[in-house]
Amino acid sequence: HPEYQYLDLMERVLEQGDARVDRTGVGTRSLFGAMLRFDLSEGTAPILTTKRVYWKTAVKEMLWFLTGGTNLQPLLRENVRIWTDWPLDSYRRETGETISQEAFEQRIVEDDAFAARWGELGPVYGKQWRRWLGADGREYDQIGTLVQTLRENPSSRRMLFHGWNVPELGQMALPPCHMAYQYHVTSTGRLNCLLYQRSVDLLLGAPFNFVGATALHLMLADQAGLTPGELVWVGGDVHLYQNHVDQAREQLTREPRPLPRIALTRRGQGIDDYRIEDFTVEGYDPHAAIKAEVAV
Ligand code: UFP
Repeated sequence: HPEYQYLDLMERVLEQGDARVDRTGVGTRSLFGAMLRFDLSEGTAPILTTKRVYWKTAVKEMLWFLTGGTNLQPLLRENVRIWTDWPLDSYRRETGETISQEAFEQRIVEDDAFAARWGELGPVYGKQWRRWLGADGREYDQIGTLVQTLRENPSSRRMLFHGWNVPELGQMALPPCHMAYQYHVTSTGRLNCLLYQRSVDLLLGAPFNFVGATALHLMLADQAGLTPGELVWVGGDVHLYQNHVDQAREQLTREPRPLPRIALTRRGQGIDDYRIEDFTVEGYDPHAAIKAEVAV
């Protein structure tokens, strides 16, 4: 079962990970360098079954990246709350107010001026993917170029996009974790992807990142008339936070169930033409969700 790749990695981090203090102060066990391979060609999706993964949230986040947007408001309007922590933290720090997450989110949703002032995440993923600002003053659409190359020159070895825009790193709420995606097309028209993730919260982050990459894979294949092939995931600093250890141990007691199937229900007119309703997941019967705190 492909999910054992993830569970084995989790076990290795638990048992052999180097215990160290990290940026968040929470502390992690960490190991460096890992690879997982998921075959998407049969329509199966790497949506983990040993706990419930809220796959729609991950797909909605990917769709938001593709819009090129960097403000929290459209995400919250889709009820995606995974990016709130960072702007909420700055708001509390800068104003000294002790606003609850719910109240802060409600204001972002309802008040455009408030969202413009406090909901901005800086030049994160969407900006770099769709509107990378060149030294020549032009904006570069890496995704648009990728789609065009997949269609016109699929044997290219230059089909990639990345988010690590060095001069802009300091303005980002979080420098990109899933920072580079490279694509490869086989002679039989299979689309493969290699995702390089420099930093991996193995309990909370990775399961989402697998789903986001899979959703993007499906959309790109659809746009280029290709069939999905393999998703190769490479992790740099792969870690478990110290306050995720019990949850990881619990997850390791669980037996994987058959992976679900994912598909698009219609063809997109362009890479910007997809909505959450276009994705179906069938046969998803996971174990119960596992709750854990996100380290900010
Ligand atoms: N993280 C992920 N996946 C993501 C994302 C963040 O695992 O998509 F945005 C985790 C990795 C790390 C933290 O635990 O968030 C980022 O911290 P740092 O920038 O110090 O690596």
